[in-house]
Amino acid sequence: MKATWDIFCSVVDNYGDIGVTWRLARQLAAEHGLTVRLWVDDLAAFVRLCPQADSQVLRQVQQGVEVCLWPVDWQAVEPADVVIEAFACELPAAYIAAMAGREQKVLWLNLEYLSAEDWVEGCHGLPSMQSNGLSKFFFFPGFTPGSGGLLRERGLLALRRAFQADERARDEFLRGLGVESLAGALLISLFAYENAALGSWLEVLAAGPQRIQLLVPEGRILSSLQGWLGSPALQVGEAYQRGQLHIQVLPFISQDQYDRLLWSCDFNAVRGEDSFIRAQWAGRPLLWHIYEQADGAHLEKLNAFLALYKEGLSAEAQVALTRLWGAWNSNGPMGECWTQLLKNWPEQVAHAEQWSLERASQADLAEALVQFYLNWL
Ligand code: TRH
Repeated sequence: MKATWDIFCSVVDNYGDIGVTWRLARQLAAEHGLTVRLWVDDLAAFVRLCPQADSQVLRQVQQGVEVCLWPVDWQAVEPADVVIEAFACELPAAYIAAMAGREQKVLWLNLEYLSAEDWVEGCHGLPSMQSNGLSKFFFFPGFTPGSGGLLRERGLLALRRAFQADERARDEFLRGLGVESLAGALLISLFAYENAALGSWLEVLAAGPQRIQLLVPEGRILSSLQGWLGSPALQVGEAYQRGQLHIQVLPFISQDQYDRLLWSCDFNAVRGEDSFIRAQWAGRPLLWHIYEQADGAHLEKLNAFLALYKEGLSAEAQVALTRLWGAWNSNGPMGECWTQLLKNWPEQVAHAEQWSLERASQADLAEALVQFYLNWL
């Protein structure tokens, strides 16, 4: 009989926690035929990513996954064969006790945040003995073969490449979002936290030699955009033009649609963890707004990723990329950095595709988890 899996997700803020766990749950069910329950403590956040779901229903099946509200007052359930606590969320005490008391042993995993730092490989898969005698294993996603890999559905890159080769499919998709492609424009998507560096980027885009079409899904960056435009609260569907820059505010779309948006664009500004990975699978140059942590820990993560990503780029292209990402993440001026990046544009484009193909040659995270379980049995 196929194993049962429970994934626990506590939504701290934003959409990354639920974004990663929902994607993982779907993939385990669809590609590995597993029985998966996803416990989430904020159904409203889940519904943003899966709009056909119902935020009022305690248990519902969506895309082969049983999505359950993780209630404040936990009701006893039989634990699954494999239990994943995402991002060190704390499992209900009664559930842990039931795991310890279960006749058939349970594999308990903590799925960690993504990092490209060196120490990840050394810590990936290590157990930690708990006071009740259970072991908890630490599972680290990552970019190198010694880590747990990245979430990537089977056939994702083939699907993406076919879509990108089909201009009509792209135009139709964009039209569905209310976007008419502008001839000759560089298409950019923008998903980021509030960012004081935005203004200097928009200035250079507006004054640049090329037409730019900027698509901005609803989210935290809108307040910065609003400030630059000097407009009242921005609404979905609104469009603005400043010089060469055409801006349109999009609705927040489903995860699958968001993938297609990334595939459609020539350049993607993304944030956090999940959209950051998806932009890499899009095979197009990207700009990462990393989730800020206390004591600047996020900057080390940023640099660790850049060190890996930059391999194979010319010295000039490396500098341009590092400066641009640095400015974006520390409120620096973006204008000069953007102009520099454009000078190496063909190289940046080819490199992004190469990077995505190389990463896709490694085992994906869901596959690695299933293998880890089989090895543990
Ligand atoms: O929302 P985020 O900022 O999440 C963050 C990070 O995960 C961070 O590491 C974590 O500590 C913090 O949350 C609590 O960014 P992220 O990870 O990209 O998640 C956004 C999700 O939203 C992702 O799954 C893509 C999805 N999305 C859509 O489905 N539709 C959309 O229109 C957009 C813009 C995003």
